[in-house]
Amino acid sequence: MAGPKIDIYTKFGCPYCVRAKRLLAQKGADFTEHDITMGGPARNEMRDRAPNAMTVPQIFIGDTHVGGSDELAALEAEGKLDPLLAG
Ligand SMILES: N[C@@H](CCC(=O)N[C@@H](CS)C(=O)NCC(=O)O)C(=O)O
Repeated sequence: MAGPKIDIYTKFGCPYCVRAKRLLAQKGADFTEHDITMGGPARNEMRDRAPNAMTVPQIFIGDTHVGGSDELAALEAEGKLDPLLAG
């Protein structure tokens, strides 16, 4: 499915990350996962994009910072995820 670029920042063993990825996969959305378990440039990138984020996952759909798994699920519950994924 063509659509906006989706980035998800995750850590190993994070159930919220699994949940968020599962929902995106169910939607048929292609996403790029950035594993920041060991830190590195991707963690700095996430901090630049979401300076106040204290948890993973952090999800970006195009220019929209969705937040975490709960926020992603809330968008779906409100019927707002599909339009966002459509770009
Ligand atoms: N409400 C958040 C909860 C996310 C959460 O608690 N993530 C855990 C890992 S599964 C976390 O980041 N804990 C702090 C840490 O690992 O630094 C969401 O839905 O994404």
